[in-house]
Amino acid sequence: MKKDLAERFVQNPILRPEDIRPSREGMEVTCLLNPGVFRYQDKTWLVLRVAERPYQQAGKTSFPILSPDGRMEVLEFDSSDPRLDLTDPRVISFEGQDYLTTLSHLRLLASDDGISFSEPDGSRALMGSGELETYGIEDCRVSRIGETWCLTYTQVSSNGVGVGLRTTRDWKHFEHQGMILPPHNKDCALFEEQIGGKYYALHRPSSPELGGNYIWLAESTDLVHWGRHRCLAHSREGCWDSARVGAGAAPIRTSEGWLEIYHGATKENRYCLGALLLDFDEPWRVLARSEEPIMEPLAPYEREGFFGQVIFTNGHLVEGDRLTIYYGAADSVICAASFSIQNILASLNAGARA
Ligand code: MAN
Repeated sequence: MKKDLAERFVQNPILRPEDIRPSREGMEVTCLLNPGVFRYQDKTWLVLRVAERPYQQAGKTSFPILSPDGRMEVLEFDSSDPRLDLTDPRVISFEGQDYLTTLSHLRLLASDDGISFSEPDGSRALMGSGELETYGIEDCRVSRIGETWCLTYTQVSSNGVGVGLRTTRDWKHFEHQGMILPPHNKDCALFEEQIGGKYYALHRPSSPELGGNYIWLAESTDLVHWGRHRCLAHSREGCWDSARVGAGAAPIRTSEGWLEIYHGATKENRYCLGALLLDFDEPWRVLARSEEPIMEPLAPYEREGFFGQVIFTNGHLVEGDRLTIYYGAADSVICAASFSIQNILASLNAGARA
């Protein structure tokens, strides 16, 4: 196997759909994806994205959506209906209206060793709620700011795809802070420290005509209202990150600046990881960027699955020089890998100063 900078866990995949029970009867867990990660009460926790749909009947395509008051409804179509477009396994188009093939919610799983995870007894799922989350909630980043944990995640509905914020201090009670960045926006990672008295967030708006799917930086004084948006990193024609880029988890403080692990994809939807180095005091200044991916879909469980050729991370742990990322592989299973932070920085120093 070709090599990258990642040391994949030999136990990979550490979680598969069959390890998780569905949220209700009649549903199957189709995919596990893109967990947020945090340490709490001496355990490692995942905020796991669980994507479900009803058991599929022959000749039919069915998928769930939520009503704004939280009830689940199932929509069903004849798979042979010519008005149905099923070319992307993630999305269904019917007469110009887009739906998702699965509905995602979030689950909390805990582990003593960072490898074997399970749901603690009595732990409650985080479900979509309200009219901005009727197609579910996805890809949660966790940032600890003081005593508050901030969950920034993707809110999906027929209104569009935006960034929601929920906060908690005890992982039992959650305050819904609403949509903090309107459509089309996702991949929002909050810095865990203030810089010059301001909070900062990386985020990824999409501009369909001029512009593209680029990483931006915003500032705030209260974590809810965001402004002074600046564009940090474009996708790069001809490179591994040619079609879209998006931030991973909270930026990491290093000796050289803020290190951000981000994903980049081609228009063929091959998702790899790279790094951005941002100035400490002026985080809108990009000091360096990966020319080559630090990790690419090489292992069989990354190359094949529900949606193959995908490595997507939005959760990690840092211990000294060790960065452990948890990631969704092929939009199907959960895996982990570790890196030396110094090696990542050296790969940037080797010729990619921006
Ligand atoms: C894209 C993919 C899917 C995701 C939707 C909505 O189609 O990233 O995994 O469900 O966007 O966010």
